[in-house]
Amino acid sequence: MRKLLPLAAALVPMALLSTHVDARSGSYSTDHVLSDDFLERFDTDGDGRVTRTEIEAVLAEDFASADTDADGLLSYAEFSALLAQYRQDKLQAEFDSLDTDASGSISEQEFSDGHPRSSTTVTATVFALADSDADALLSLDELAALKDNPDIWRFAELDDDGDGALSEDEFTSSSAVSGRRHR
Ligand SMILES: [Ca+2]
Ligand SMILES: [Ca+2]
Ligand SMILES: [Ca+2]
Ligand SMILES: [Ca+2]
Repeated sequence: MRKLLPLAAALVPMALLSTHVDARSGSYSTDHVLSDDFLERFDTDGDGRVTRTEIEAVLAEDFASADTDADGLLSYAEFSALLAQYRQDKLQAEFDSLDTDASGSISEQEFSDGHPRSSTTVTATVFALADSDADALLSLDELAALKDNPDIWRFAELDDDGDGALSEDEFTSSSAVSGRRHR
């Protein structure tokens, strides 16, 4: 059962960055800000703390729902379908957090507001490249494609003047090859 905790953390990597496990109590400490995603998923009694018991209970439910042939075991196919579902849920949660007016699409303003550490020049370039049907909105599918293509962010960060193309200066003054500037 002990290996459930690392599994839970791996499934919610954002949470891993902002939490640590208190070895004595076995609960996630509230000294650090717990991500909303993590709390929503595991804090089933809503007290702001996530205990080992809560994590095990949630994962046990996931196990049962993933075990579609109910043989008490997860085959690779069942496991991989579960992980695909986790990724889909995570993408949907990210989409919903960007879509602040819940319109079902992400405007350029919402996209920019959702990336406060990036300049509006960078977010505008990323938005334009990710908006593959050029309707000035990002759909869930367009956001999914952006997540699969980190080169878009790398390109946008090199394009200092935001004209949608890299000059030789923009290219050579960077480390495009090593991707040092990529976050
Ligand atoms: Ca099974
Ligand atoms: Ca919206
Ligand atoms: Ca679009
Ligand atoms: Ca440029």
